[in-house]
Amino acid sequence: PRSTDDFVYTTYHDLNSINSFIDMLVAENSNLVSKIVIGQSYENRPLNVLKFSTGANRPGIWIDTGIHSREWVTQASGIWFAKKIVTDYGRDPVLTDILSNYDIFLEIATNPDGFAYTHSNDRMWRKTRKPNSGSSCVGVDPNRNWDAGFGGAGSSSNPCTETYRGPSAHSEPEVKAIVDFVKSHGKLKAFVSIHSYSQMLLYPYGYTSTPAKDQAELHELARKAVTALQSLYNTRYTYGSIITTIYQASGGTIDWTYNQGIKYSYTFELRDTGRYGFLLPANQIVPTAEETWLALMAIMEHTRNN
Ligand code: ING
Ligand code: ZN
Repeated sequence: PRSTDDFVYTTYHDLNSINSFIDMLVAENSNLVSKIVIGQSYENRPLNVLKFSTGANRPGIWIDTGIHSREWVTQASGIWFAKKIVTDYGRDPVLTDILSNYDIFLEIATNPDGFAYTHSNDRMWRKTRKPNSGSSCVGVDPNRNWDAGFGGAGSSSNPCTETYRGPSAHSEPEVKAIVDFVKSHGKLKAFVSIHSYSQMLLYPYGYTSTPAKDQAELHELARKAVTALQSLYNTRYTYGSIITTIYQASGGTIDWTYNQGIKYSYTFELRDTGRYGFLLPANQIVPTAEETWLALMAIMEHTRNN
């Protein structure tokens, strides 16, 4: 494709294609969009983040997709969200108002080494691609590597498992880059980390059954967001805290961001509920992205109002 209008949103793309999409989007919308590189992956790929901004010194809203590389509908939805933002800015009054007050940061390929590996070697690869000393097994679960209950139940010390937490918190460069970004930015107000699959909207905590202090507000906003999502194609979502809704998991992304003071910290588990699982047919990419966008707008609108 020569422009993001020609880009095919209805199929899955590899990392090179995503990176060329990013560069085209920035070139076409340089008044609104820029690319920032927050670090490098273990295999030295740039960790690219799209920044949508209409002014200086704004608070921010963060969205990441693809931290687990095999969850392909998430990166594909991230691409669609990026195009949706540039299309709706100046047309949709709610999004336009959000962008008059907040910057939006979107990391589409949050685990680029793993994503490349899902295309080249193993479609079901989840983790990073960093070797583990003393083991022939590769990779760390980047959703068990954060400094929030790190090492606790719902994570593994065995490098050969899918939920291996890593040797220490933030040991993975893909995680550390976001940690450094969050801390240096200092005023992110919402943080949404997107996974698949299970059709859930989750909020902290995953490492403890102690309720988050904002549990009531997070629950009510989740209800609103899920209602908006369901309104489009009647896709049913469940919602609640991680530990009560999916399972106990320690060292997860949004438990760390919530403890950093980012109140609106959420994780989505996109389509489906297991019929196709990670191998979601490409004809569900755009419907998934469209319905998820309605939930994201609900979260962003609430963030703006609070
Ligand atoms: N599920 C998530 C996982 O990492 C999760 C569930 C979400 C755990 C948020 C902790 C925090 O196990 C998938 N599909 O990756
Ligand atoms: Zn995941």
